[in-house]
Amino acid sequence: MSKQWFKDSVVYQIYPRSFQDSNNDGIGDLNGIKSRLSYLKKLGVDVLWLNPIYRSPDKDNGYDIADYETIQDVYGTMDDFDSLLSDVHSHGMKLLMDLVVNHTSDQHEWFQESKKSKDNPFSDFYIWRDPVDGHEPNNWSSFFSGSTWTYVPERKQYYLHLFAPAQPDLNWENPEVRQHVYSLMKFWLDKGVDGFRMDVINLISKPNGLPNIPGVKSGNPGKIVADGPKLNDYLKEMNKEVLSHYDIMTVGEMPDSSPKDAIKYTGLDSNELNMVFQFQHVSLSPNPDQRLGKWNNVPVKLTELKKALNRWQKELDGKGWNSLYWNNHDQPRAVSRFGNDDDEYRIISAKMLGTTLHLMQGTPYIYEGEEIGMTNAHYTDLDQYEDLESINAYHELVDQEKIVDKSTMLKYLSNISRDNARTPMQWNDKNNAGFSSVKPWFALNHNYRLINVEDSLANKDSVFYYYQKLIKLRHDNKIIKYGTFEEIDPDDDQVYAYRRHYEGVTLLVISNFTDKIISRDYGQSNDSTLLIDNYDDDKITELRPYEAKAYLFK
Ligand code: ISL
Ligand code: CA
Repeated sequence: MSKQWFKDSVVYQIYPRSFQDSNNDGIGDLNGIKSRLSYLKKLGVDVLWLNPIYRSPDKDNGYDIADYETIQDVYGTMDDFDSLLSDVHSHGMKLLMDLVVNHTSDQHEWFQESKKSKDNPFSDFYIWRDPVDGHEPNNWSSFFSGSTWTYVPERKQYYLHLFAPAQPDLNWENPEVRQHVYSLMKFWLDKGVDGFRMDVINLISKPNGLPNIPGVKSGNPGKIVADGPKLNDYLKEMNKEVLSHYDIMTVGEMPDSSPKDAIKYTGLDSNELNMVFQFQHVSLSPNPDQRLGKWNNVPVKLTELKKALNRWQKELDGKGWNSLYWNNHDQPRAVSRFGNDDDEYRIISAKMLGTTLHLMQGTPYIYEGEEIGMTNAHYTDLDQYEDLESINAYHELVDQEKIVDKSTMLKYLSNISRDNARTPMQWNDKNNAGFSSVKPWFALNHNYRLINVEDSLANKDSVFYYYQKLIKLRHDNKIIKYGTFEEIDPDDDQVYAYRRHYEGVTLLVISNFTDKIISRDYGQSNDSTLLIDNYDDDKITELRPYEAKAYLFK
């Protein structure tokens, strides 16, 4: 098998808590995933990525790991895992694990030891600093609200946590930490897993001196921590010691990274990672009031979206490799955010989004439920939320700082909260949507009677079969995998069109992002070969609401 299989693959992301419960405790689990492999095979995906399933106090749904080599009880046992892995392989698919090593849980043994004193074997495993004038060492604020520093009386010091206090950052400067990480990676690779999605991996090398963010009382250090001074060294070392010894794929989650950074870390001869998750197209409408950060309900402008995605297509071409995604467990549902989730246009616009993304250069990722057009939860009350980022932000911005009122913040949450993606998978219209026979850990989206897998499988015009076709088209057409990218009319604020070119063949992709009938001529005619269309017939230059189609020209 060539080491390039990651370029030919389509990945399906599973959020295990919310995928399928097999033992009726209301929480999704490994045996549940196993029971749905033939469904995933039918869809046609090549690789599955599981969000963290390790032992964890679940302060951040598994992104706070207490033991990297144990399966979280509610998900099953190590035997269940081995059996799942072997079934994934016998279905001809591969399995990626989530590697969360920027931080551990505060319940991890390393941290429990580290916090005891300054002179124990683990004392230097985390980032400890003395108070400055009796205060936090700098003005950094956490991704999940509050300071990034928490004081520990035993050591009379603060430890750094870019995320929640329960997620202390590991000290990558310490070679022993790195060796422990490499060893746990080998543990999973030796079991036969096929690679890793690496959580916030561009944050592991902290800037020298941990400088204050200038000009503010406090601020999130994301931008100054990303792409740190030793990141290349660490990734090269990890590649040399671990990755290069296995035929696997890797994708690094890199908030705030630019195409230039991505080429540095995933470039063809960088010997580091295969690709990154960039954030540009999912960070397009930050609140104009900077203090509110990502919390907003402003619709994304199509011209901005095109600018973001086209930039990555153009700059990585021939130099790196893109990952293509509309949504994941941290982002709202794609059809609600970039399409139209009204009954009238939900299906057609979900197919339009799929077309736009899946015909680009890169490895596409489908997030569970996207393939049936699942929508945002549209919650209206704080009590309905689970996610610590959302809940903390609400308390900080509404109750403490009072910079936004309650109803506005609830609108922001309903637009952008991570919980929109975390409602249980909708398998059928029966009790609890076929996810579980008991009340799920997190409320189902109320629309499961209308939107579910059973219905999608019974209806040949469903989003499911359209995604199945998109995946097959990629498998069958080199131009979709490897063609170069040519942008068309970047200033058109209604249509997203582009061309791909490969060995004398051209692929033209056209997506109408509006609910209007409009007309565009890119040279398509009755003689062009129509590859796919989300309407039954082709009206050539006339584009109906959310119509998407692609032509081949030889
Ligand atoms: O989207 C975000 C920016 O506000 C954050 O929700 C998110 O935390 C960030 O994208 C990093 O995400 C990853 O690391 C987090 C974890 O909570 C996310 O689920 C994970 O994908 C900390 O491990
Ligand atoms: Ca269960």
